[in-house]
Amino acid sequence: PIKAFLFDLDGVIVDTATYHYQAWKRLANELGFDISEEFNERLKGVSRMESLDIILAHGGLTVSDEQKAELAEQKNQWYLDLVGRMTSEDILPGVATFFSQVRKANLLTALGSVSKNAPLILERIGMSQAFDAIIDGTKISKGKPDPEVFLKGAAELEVSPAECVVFEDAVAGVEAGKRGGMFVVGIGSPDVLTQADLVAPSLDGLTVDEVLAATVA
Ligand code: G16
Ligand code: MG
Repeated sequence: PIKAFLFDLDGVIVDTATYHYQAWKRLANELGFDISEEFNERLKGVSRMESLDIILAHGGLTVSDEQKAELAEQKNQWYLDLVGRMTSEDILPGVATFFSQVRKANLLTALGSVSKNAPLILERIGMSQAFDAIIDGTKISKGKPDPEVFLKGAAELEVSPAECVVFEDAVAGVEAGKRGGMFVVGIGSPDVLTQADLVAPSLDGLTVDEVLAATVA
């Protein structure tokens, strides 16, 4: 039986992807090229340094490790300027209702984010106490699609992967959940999240019963 729900942060609980995109775009522009919204899909769920590698390759640039560290730091400063203005108003529609159903169903919850800024974001939106376990970018060595972030979440909750459902909006995140041996609910479009076991456009309108029914179907 399912005992725990593991949630991605960016794109499931809040839309920080737009802030990551704005900050990366600004960096790319300063380096003399541009990135599109479509290109940004590839960066979702991918760690900060790996994202930078993908962007530099896209712009055809090779830089030293020192420069890379500086560029990543610059992007993060711009990102933090945007995140610093977040409030509970930025929690995506349906999250509060869904979480109250999760609590009523006595399910455990964990956050599975590769963002090093996840604790700060949770604090900004008033959700620091909403999870039984928080796995963020400081606790893992491999970003999604590696399953490490979700496996650590399950381990901290003391449940097995087969007892977990992952909620993910990113292609890399859905793959991470599947590689971890978990049931994955894709949040977004079925055309994009082809590996997901179930897909919903958002948590808004989705019910815990519907998810649990799908895991036994
Ligand atoms: C998020 C985003 C990624 C970002 C990564 C690292 O992951 O989806 O785009 O690159 O975190 O973030 P930071 O630079 O804040 O450490 P997730 O797992 O929450 O989707
Ligand atoms: Mg995400």
